Amino acid sequence: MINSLQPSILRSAQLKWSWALTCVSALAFACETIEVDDTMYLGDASPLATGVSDMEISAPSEWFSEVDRDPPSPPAPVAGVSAPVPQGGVEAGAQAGAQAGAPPPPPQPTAQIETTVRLAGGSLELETNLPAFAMGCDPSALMDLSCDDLDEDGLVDAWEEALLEHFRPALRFHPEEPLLSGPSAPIIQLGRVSVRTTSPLEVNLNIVTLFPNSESICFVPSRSGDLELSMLKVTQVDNDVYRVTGTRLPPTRLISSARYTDRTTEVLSSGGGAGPRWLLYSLRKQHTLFESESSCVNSTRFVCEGHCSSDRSTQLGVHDRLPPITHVGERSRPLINELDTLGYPEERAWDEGVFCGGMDVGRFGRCSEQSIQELLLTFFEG
Ligand SMILES: [Ca+2]
Ligand SMILES: [Ca+2]
Repeated sequence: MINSLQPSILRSAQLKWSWALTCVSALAFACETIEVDDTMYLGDASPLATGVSDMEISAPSEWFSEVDRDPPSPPAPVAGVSAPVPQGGVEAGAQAGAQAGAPPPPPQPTAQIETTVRLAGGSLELETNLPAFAMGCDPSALMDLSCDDLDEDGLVDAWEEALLEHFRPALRFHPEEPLLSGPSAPIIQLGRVSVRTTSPLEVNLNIVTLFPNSESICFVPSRSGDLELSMLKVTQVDNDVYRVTGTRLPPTRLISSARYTDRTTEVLSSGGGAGPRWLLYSLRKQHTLFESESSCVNSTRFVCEGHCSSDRSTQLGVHDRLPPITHVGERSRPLINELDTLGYPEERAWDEGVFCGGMDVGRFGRCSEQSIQELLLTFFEG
């Protein structure tokens, strides 16, 4: 039994020995392969998938290029997509932009245009921070400031218009003035500002009031179209301060030797809610302008008794009007010419033709004897 078993035991021992040798050889081969061929993990198979330890995948640094080691670049901006707000908010972003060399936004003006009118020694005075001269005018100095000089007279148009707005006269009518009732073309004013001297700055204001017609009184006939001129001389007396230094109400027939008068004019204490205002008296039906009730009553001109207003109120009353005014510019550079949109079709501000109130001449048989242009260009040296 024992003898029969010996061969099988020996074979078994041989097999075990052979298996042991095989295992040792295989283990030696595997270890040799791992130690020698350490590039085997650079292929498609992931080192983690092969079960190799961390120590085994710690590869030499020269395996990776410089690009691989750099931090990832931010994505390029895409057109139409807003950039993310930087950490710290928009302000921090703007600061970062400024540090990066981006041009800073232009400064925004905070000061506002300020204009006031007052009485000084019996004369009207305007104080405004609007610049008078177009040369050197900086539109960023004040909010909503325009330095336009579209009539090319060297004066800022907005400054000219401030003078026209505040120095134009209010009109006091007789309670029975026909134009205050019933349909008619509007009573309007056209204004021009022109330079007399630049140092000190002194300007003329020519203000022409347009009436659709005048009616017969005494021996004066009716006319289609009626014009009345009122003039002011304005002088700069301090920084930003401009004073009325003369007024004139030229008669129908202009006298070349006429001069401005410096007498105190009648002024409303509050003319339309914007401070004091020049007040003129308009003769009933004929509209001739006077500087006071007494100058109307005592005039030697065509004044019929009872046609002057006797209202002496210092406030705007129910028979007073403050017609809208339009800046007409200069003859060489008109800001307006056709007066259709102002209620006077076929009439022009800058034209040699006489003014007919936008009406058929035949209605009253005759027109005004003057053109608007003639009155806008009237100039007194003194
Ligand atoms: Ca101008
Ligand atoms: Ca002008």
